[in-house]
Amino acid sequence: MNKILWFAFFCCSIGGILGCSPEKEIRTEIASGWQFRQKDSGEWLPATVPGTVHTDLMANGKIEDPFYRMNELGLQWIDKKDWEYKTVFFVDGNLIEKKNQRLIFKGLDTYADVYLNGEQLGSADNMFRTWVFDIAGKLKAGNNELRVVFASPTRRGLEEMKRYGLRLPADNDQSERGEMGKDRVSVYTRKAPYHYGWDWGPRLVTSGIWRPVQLEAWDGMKVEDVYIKQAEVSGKLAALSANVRVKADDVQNVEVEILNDGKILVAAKEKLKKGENDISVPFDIVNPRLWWSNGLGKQNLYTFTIRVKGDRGIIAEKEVTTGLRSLKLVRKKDQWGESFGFELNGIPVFAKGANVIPNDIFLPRVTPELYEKMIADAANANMNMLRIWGGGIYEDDVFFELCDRYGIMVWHDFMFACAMYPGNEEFLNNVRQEAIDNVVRLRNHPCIALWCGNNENALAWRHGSPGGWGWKQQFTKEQQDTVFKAYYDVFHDLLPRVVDEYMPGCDYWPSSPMAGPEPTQHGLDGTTSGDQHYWGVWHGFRPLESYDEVTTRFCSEYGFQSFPEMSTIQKYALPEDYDIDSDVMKSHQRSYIGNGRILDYMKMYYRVPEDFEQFIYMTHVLQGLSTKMAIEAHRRNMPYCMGSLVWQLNDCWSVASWSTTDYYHKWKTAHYMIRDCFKEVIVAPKWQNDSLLVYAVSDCLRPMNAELSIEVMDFSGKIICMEKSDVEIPANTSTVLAGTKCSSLLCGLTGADVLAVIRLTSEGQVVDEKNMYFEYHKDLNLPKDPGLSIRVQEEGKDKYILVTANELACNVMFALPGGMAFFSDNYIDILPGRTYKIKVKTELSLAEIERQIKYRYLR
Ligand code: BMA
Repeated sequence: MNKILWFAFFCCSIGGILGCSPEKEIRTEIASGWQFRQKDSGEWLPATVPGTVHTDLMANGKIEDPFYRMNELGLQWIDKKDWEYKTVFFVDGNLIEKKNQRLIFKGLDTYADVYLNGEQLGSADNMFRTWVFDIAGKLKAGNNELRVVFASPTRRGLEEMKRYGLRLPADNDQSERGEMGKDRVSVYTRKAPYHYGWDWGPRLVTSGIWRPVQLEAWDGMKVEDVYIKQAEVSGKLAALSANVRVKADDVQNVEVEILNDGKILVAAKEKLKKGENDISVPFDIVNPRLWWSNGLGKQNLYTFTIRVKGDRGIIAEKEVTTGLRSLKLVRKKDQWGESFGFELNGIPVFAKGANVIPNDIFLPRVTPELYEKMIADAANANMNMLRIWGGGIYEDDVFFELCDRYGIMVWHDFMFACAMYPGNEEFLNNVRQEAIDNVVRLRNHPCIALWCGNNENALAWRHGSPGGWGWKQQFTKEQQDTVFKAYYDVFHDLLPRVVDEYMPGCDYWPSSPMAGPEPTQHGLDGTTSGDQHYWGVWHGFRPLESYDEVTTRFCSEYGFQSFPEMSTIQKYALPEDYDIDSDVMKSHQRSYIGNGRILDYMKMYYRVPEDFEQFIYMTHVLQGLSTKMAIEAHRRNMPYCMGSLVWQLNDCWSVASWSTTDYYHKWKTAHYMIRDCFKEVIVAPKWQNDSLLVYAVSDCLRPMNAELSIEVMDFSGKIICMEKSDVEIPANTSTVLAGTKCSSLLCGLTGADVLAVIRLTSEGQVVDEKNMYFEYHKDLNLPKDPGLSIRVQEEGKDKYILVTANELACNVMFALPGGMAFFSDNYIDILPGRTYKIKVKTELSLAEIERQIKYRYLR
């Protein structure tokens, strides 16, 4: 039985609204005593809520870990069944007497019938919506039974597909793997698309109560929602209004006060009617402390209290936290076409970031601590923007609270990706409510920069012209019109209207990527306008140098795959699987070109090792190189290009993918490269014909005086030549600092034997340094044994390794057993004659580090 501790809430959370009522509103989570079983059969087993059927089956020892080896394939029966969950919770006399009582399901995945004491409260059919049931008068003093029955999402999907009458394209839906032949049913159900498989994800179609269940009861009045609308914000003035929704049991005259830091900012008299009241109270803040993105300034936040007072004092109250800022997507005609970039408090900000997918295929496993690790990893890699990609979920509140705190702007797709969707009225109404629920839930977060309709749907369909992904050809002209009308209705009408009505002033972009919303631009990747997904590298098998040749105003996706590191592979594979062509390794690689593509690129730039572990390491080196080349190209192209979002930050299971941190949030080489290339000021040299062109790129708002040095040395560290010059680096842009002919740098030596070290120094500090090789690494005469030596050292509580080499060692990777150590630098070049001091975060003692440390380098 579920004994509930009743308590009143007087607290709130950042950006989100937890609400509080001095009238002792009761709010509690129904989290314990849950049981589950396959519907109408078998024994009831203990369950976890929030949770999923798969994780409950695993916890009860009924299935093996779906991530291990090929287990996923044997678990496809789960989504073909119906499942039921139940619990009993205790209600005391105090709650029974409250006039208002309701049950809130923050997430039901997906087709669910909800019963209280045997009576059906209603049905849910959208994983992304909040389901609220009025249960006044339906509770009993004492024990109450809550039961939720989930229908098979794939069976219901099939039914919906038949009802709609058109088989819509959904390329990433791995229906065959799900034993459903060509029946790609994902698009007919409002459920996370990636559950049905993706080119980095397993097919595990979950069911369950995936977000908390809450019981609320109150008397008199409740502040339901507060939206702090920011009409105009500058450093001088924030013109705001608190848009408050109050639910009142009776007609009443009240005073609504807005407070900050205990001070009343404004008070307004209101006459409330019975039921819902929408009140707008305007107020100003002079010289506000503005919210800034990571790198530009502080993440100042304001907590406002909204207090409703009657004759006898406070009746209801709610707190909300937000940040004051003006954040806009600016698209202005310019000499090249049309700009595409974000402006924060009047400052053009180059967006540095990544795309995120959900952190787990089983969503309730993602704890606040994991979210914090993820957002901190983004901030520590100097990112200021994350794009929540449209094939996943509208993330948890905590994700946005963290982005507010860490200064990460959020580009939020609505949950539609790489597919076409139905357009019948029922579907549209469902989507409308889903969009309202989520825009309202998230609109106080200062981090929200943009709402975007979908991921790649327009590109794939390419209305009005040939091309795209070849989808149109499967349909008659009439069917094509139906499919496109559905597209247009959702992304050019319904969603922008919701954003405009519920979060006015926030920008909306119909699809990513797109050249622009005009019919002539439809389905075109942006080059002189709009945003672009540049997949010439990887999908198009173009050389990494093409990052420099392609123009993009805002590169919202680009990426390169690698395997997870060995310690992660060991969790899903056995030594007998250690071959990229083994069934297990292939099953943890979902890209249609996957391993072959990695191999082909590796041959282009490096020598391909025979040894499996060295090969895994090499995939990291290669992904790192690709990421570095892309970011530098984008930043060099500033202000033509104003954004660079890597595909993809994270993983939802252990897999070879484009991620820069793996399922266990371990940093791959690429993540270190991102950190270094997204620094505020970088030196970004490139080869152009037979010259070395040195760029500096600065996000700093002030110009900087610096010294540029170009030092050419051989691999034993002997300096061949050296150039130095004083340079001025202008603010917030990219500049060419120097251009030098290769021949004059080489001084008669061959490119295979030397490297150039390009360094920017300012006020005695190294601002940035890059190594440039005159040939691809496969063609370098790298020393066979660079004579690496590692010492350990402790300073206070901090542990360090000190690394030296007799000759050059490239991309040196350090590792400790189990992969559980974090090195402040990794995969770096060790130049002879220098000592590299690297901080190691680990539980191991100095002696153990010294004994166990392993390293690899390019051979
Ligand atoms: C992008 C994404 C994803 C996909 C990735 C890698 O275009 O939008 O759909 O996983 O490419 O192929």
